[in-house]
Amino acid sequence: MMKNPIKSLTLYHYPISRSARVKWLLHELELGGHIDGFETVKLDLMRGDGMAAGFMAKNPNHAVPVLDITYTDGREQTMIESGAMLAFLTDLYPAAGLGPDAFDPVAAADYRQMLYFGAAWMDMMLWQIRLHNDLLPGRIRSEAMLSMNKGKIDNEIAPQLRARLEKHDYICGDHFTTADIITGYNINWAGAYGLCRDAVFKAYMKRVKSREAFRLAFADASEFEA
Ligand SMILES: N[C@@H](CCC(=O)N[C@@H](CS)C(=O)NCC(=O)O)C(=O)O
Repeated sequence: MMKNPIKSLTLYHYPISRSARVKWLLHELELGGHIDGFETVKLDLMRGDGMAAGFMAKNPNHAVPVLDITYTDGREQTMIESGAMLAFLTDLYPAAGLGPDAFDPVAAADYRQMLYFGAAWMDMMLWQIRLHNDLLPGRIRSEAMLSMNKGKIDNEIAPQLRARLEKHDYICGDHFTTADIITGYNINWAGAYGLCRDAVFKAYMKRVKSREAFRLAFADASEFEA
């Protein structure tokens, strides 16, 4: 087994934001004994912590998650994309069993496809909904953008996810993978807008929410300010 190359991990986080995806995986790895723990720095995004010069030097996009990594050989790295953090950490700790079956190329391709589907494609629609429902100043909010993106999730995304979950307990088959972290996070987010709420999604969310790592990742949910 490869020696753990990571000395320490610091996650910059805001409750229930996309950084909770990474916090969820870090808790999975910690509970499984694959990492010794990690540090969490809560950024108060609503008070402008994301725009502070020190943080902007780490992430010019002024967004969380940011993951500071110190390697055992002394190198340091800062990551700024939640999907990449999930993919990287899952690959780094194969013994945690959160990736696909390494011997099956079909499973490996499917798992990666679902990671990107969640982190790029479905996320893009959810983000448009968040912008046009909550964040943009009223004069540039668009009802058309809101309903188009809600419609795409309802009519295009949800049926694809539902078809998978009707066949298997998890998004890529019969065992929980990191693709379920992205998907579970996104379905939860969609649920806040009345989407992805039928019995199939409810049963799936019950399964993923029963994980201790999920509970720990969202334990600070009440600190979120809309
Ligand atoms: N593609 C990035 C998006 C990160 C992102 O937009 N984070 C939001 C919270 S969910 C944020 O920190 N926004 C603050 C801002 O844009 O100023 C990722 O998935 O890591």
